[in-house]
Amino acid sequence: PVRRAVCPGSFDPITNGHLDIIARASKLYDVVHVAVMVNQSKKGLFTVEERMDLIRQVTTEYGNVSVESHHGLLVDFCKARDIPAIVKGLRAVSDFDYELQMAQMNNGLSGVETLFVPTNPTYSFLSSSLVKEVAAWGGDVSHLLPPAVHEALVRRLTGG
Ligand code: COD
Repeated sequence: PVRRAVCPGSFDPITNGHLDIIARASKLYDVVHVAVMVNQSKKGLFTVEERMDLIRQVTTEYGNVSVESHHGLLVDFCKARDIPAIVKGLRAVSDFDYELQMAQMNNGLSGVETLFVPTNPTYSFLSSSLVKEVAAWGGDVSHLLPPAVHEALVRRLTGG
């Protein structure tokens, strides 16, 4: 059988921290589904289509990553595709409380398991929101993003 996992998130935009987790998951599973979860109360800097397009550009080299969006519960995304595992990165203890809650809720809802991968320490402080804030004030974030994503971010923040 095909072993599948999902890496869910907002990915607004994808960072080297996300990419590190996706790359590591892609070595452990036959197919990794990256799910861009649509949250209507959070207006993103990038549209869901733009986020998916950027993720596709930077993950094609892995050869087994599929990029989709989903509006609704993550467990329903998993059920529809027969995905038994959610792979999440854990940055610090600050992530742990909320991630544990979600893992337990998702397991209770459908039996899906969550596996935590410890973040590469190079990226332990990295989040999409911090990257956007620093870049908006002109700080250099080029080492924190894949080049195509960095270009798209600079373009968007300068009115493109
Ligand atoms: N290093 C390693 N991993 C990282 C890093 C980093 N620097 N940054 C992020 N990650 C990983 C984390 O595992 C994180 O969870 C994931 O990437 C996504 O990060 P973000 O910031 O893009 O996305 P979030 O935290 O907004 O994602 C939350 C979800 C969208 C996954 C969650 O809200 C969800 O599942 N929503 C769907 C609705 C649902 O099912 N709700 C009930 C949940 S119990």
